[in-house]
Amino acid sequence: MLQTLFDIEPRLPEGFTYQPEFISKEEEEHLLQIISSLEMKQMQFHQYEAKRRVISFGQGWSFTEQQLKEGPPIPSDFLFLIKKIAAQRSIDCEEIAQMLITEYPPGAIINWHRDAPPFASIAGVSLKSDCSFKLRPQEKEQQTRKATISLNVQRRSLYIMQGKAKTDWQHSTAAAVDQPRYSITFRTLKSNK
Ligand SMILES: O=C(O)CCC(=O)C(=O)O
Repeated sequence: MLQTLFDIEPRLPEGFTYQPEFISKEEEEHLLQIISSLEMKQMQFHQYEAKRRVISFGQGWSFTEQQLKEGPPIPSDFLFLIKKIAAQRSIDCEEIAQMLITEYPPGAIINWHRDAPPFASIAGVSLKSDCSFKLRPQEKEQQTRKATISLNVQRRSLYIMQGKAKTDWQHSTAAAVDQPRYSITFRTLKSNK
């Protein structure tokens, strides 16, 4: 039987876009080197410590205080990536209010959640490992197995989540198999849109 694109590509929610090979292998290597010099901390979620490590720059979201907290400025080493994302999205670099780097050791996941309310969009670049990125409707009654979308988010790719994909859908990631995965996520604020 003839296979169409719809048989291969999952139908993505409105506001979610995915671009494989957004950065080159050299850029990935360079970013991993910069990240290795940063002091990442175990992710604290209320009283519980998650398996992943993080470091945040700019307007970070405090889960305990449920508000934005100004962190250190985004290091200039990442400017080339910010420029690339801003150009791809046709926005100004200054609109990127936060950069969050997450390290997922093998076995670590991020559970089902929606992104923090003050942010308008998230752009995510993946490094070192692919991951199975999942999306399901926010509405409990619609959270059927059939409605859950699994997308293989490859290393060096870019995804963007905004609009309905951010407000009406939850997302999670499955554990990377044998290597750590790093995600660098860039967020814009609602008030800037
Ligand atoms: O690892 C990823 O790409 C997902 C990041 C994420 O969901 C988050 O930072 O809230």
